[in-house]
Amino acid sequence: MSKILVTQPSMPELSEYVSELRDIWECKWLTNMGQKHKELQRELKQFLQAQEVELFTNGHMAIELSLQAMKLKGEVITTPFTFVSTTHAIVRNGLKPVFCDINEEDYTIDAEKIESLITDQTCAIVPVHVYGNVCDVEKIETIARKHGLKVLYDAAHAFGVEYKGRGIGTYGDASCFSFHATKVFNTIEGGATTFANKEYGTDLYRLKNFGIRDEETVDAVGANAKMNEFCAAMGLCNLRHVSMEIEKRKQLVELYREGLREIKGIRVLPEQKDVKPNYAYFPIYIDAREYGHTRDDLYEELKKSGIIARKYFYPLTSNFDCYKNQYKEQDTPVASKISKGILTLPLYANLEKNVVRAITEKISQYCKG
Ligand code: T4K
Repeated sequence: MSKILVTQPSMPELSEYVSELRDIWECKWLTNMGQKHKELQRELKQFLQAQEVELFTNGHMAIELSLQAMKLKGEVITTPFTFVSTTHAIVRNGLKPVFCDINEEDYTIDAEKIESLITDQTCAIVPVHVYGNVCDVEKIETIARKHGLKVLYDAAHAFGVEYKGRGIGTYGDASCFSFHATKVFNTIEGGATTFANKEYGTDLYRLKNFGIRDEETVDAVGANAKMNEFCAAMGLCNLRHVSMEIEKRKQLVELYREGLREIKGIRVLPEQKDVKPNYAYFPIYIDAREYGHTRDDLYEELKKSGIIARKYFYPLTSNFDCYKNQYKEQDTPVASKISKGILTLPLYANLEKNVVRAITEKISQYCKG
């Protein structure tokens, strides 16, 4: 088997992309909210069922600037079981992350534990729909209303996910998606924020364009985070195929589930109730005592056969060098346990079914339980 990486980007036929590029060549408008940008924004509003959408250079800048536009001060409740971007975006806004534990059912923030972390400094909650799993949005909304907190979802993994028939980006004050090459939907690099408040949108738009209000007025300390026309064009192409790509992922996930079902010590996440999933990732939790090998053993074993799984998300963000002296791992025991046992298996639309079968076979043969 040649090397199988954890993911591979979805790409349109080259001719489809080139035909989008032709328009760019003709009008010589490459960035700064051109036609492709506007078109993608319009189409995403529909696809994500969002009232408003703002596009960004990447998912990280979407989170960072969306937090900035909320004009927050103080503490933000979030989880450390995520990509480091979530934590960085909070800290780079001068805010203090307060880490809440995750739950064992779907690895999202444990909503039952949020209230005990609220202080008079708390200004917002930043939960993560990790792997595309939906957080307990209803409970989070109740808590946020009761305590007057903003809610910004890191929805980097949740493109196309719906909960109770509503686009996931319609929950909370804002939701930030990543359109990175490794995501279910990509614009090469890119991201978006969905929200409902138009005034907030005006601030967001300005912040991604240096804080410029007009040619002679700059009234916010913005950044440059505009999605360019080439990325928007890639998005327009990929959006035409994304539903089919998700369907292909679904079939592979079903194969994985089938192949792993009987293996002792391998836990696969169940489908969530009322959720239309996007099959963004396929994480498994390895219980070393039952399986007979640790997560790290299995990671190395798969690597020997050219299967490059990834330890998303290990270490916890609170354990990275830039944060670790400020936080205690014991404060988030479930996140700590899951991060030590989690392994994300290869999953992408064009992954061959035989490869999935070979991977599950390998995992089964290696089991000592
Ligand atoms: N919040 C969350 C919860 C996130 O997961 C992320 C990003 C963000 C926020 C921030 O969104 P962005 O600013 O990135 O839009 C990858 C991605 O770079 C990152 O987007 C993603 N999360 C994270 C979970 O995974 P790495 O360091 O693992 O990437 P890398 O380069 O090792 O790529 C992973 C695999 O993908 C490679 O083994 C091969 C394959 N690949 C990758 C690229 C870039 C390709 O086949 N082609 C490619 O072009 O972070």
